[in-house]
Amino acid sequence: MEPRADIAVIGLAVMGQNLILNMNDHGFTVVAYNRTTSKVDDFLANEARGTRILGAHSLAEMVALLKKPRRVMLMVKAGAAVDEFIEQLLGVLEPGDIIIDGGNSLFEDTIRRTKYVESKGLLYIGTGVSGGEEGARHGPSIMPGGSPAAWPHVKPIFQAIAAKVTDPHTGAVEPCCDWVGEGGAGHYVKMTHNGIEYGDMQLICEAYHIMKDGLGMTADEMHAVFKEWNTGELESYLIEITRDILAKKDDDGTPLVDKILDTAGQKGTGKWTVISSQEMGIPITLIAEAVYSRCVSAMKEQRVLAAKAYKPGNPRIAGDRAQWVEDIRKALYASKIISYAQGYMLMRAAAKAHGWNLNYGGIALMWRGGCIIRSRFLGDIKAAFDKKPNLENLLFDPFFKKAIKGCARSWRKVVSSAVKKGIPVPAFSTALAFFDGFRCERLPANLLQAQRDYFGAHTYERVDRPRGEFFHTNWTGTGGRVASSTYTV
Ligand code: 2AM
Repeated sequence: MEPRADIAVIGLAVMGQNLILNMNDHGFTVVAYNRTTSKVDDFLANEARGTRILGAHSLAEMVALLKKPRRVMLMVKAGAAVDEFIEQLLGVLEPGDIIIDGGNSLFEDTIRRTKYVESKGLLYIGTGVSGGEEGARHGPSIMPGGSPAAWPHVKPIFQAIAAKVTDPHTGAVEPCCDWVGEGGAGHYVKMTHNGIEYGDMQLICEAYHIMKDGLGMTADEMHAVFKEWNTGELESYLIEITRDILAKKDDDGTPLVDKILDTAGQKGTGKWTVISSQEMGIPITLIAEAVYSRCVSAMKEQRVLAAKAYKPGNPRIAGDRAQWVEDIRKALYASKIISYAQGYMLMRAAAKAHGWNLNYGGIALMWRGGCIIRSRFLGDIKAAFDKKPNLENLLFDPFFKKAIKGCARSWRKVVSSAVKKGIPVPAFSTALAFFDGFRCERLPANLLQAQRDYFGAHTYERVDRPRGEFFHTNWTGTGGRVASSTYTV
């Protein structure tokens, strides 16, 4: 068999199939393989019919078809299946060949696998692929990390199949794919993307909730609002699909959205983001609330009982509806800025902890198109990092500073009214609480340190002494003079 394939893709679920078709469209010869080999035949006879896609019925056959260095991309279920395939591939590949995992793997697994595969003389890439089935078929956002030496071999394929965006400032057309960093960096950035996606969705849902219950708006009226919002600074894929969802009617002509049970599912990447944030000591409060909101939604039976036990009052908010809608838009926008600022804080901390040299503007560009959080807003984030590549926090960028200031009054108005009316706005309000804490020069943590020193002799620093000097007070007169060793989290 003549080695003529550019890349192999293992895993013929819909993401794998669509990536293969996308690669084929861009002139690459792909060999397809799947554990259940009947799916290879099905694929060749149907979706891949008339293309130059090849099929393999064994890993040996697949390897024989590949040009060197061989590139093998796994699009299988995250977890054990990836480790099993890596083990099998190490038996049939050679040093210098490249194993790519395009699934939603936990970044810690990718760090471990990169080391392991490199220890065998091969190269490894763990890459985020975002954009769902449509993205995979016509242009996903691709976030690769792993062995830097593998990147030049994979770059032409990945950048060809990735979504493309036009830089609003330079006019250049750029692929939504670039090297992210070593080890698990690609999967970390993809995980953060998913966490931010949880946050964006929750923010939209809170806006919808206030409009529906607080303003008494119909689905059609809200459809018109989202349509309008999608022409401004909130323009994004998620606003766009919300617009369309609100217009969708069930068979009986009523809005389908009203028939859908209010219990949200989740697959775990939001949770991973929050777990990592705890380890990093970074407050990504908005994403955390978005994850917990899904958990609250899942407690449907208890909520039904609680609604009977604590009957909420009338949620109707008085006042000019158009003005309220504009206030809600501004509350959403300000909260979204906070969420992205928190997400970037997390990536910055992770990069430091893991030794990744992340390109923050590049990440915004990768997310600008192809993926679920794609938006005009990400173009503004890219512009902020273009202006100042080492920008410490998005909230210090002049554009976002002005935006937050312009929204502040509406943001407070919406949060306080929702609180008064008993409409839950965990994401809007945590964003505001974080903002107020972040810009507070003197927090009450002085008292907290006093409490810690009181009961645990944990010591404190003083405002009138240099940082790094620690003091202990014998608060009761009966405690000892010995301080416990300090720890900071
Ligand atoms: P299958 O068609 O043989 O089930 C999505 O589930 C993809 O991951 C499918 O291609 C599926 O292969 C593959 N997959 C899931 N678990 C697997 C495992 N343990 N080993 C190999 N492939 C697996």
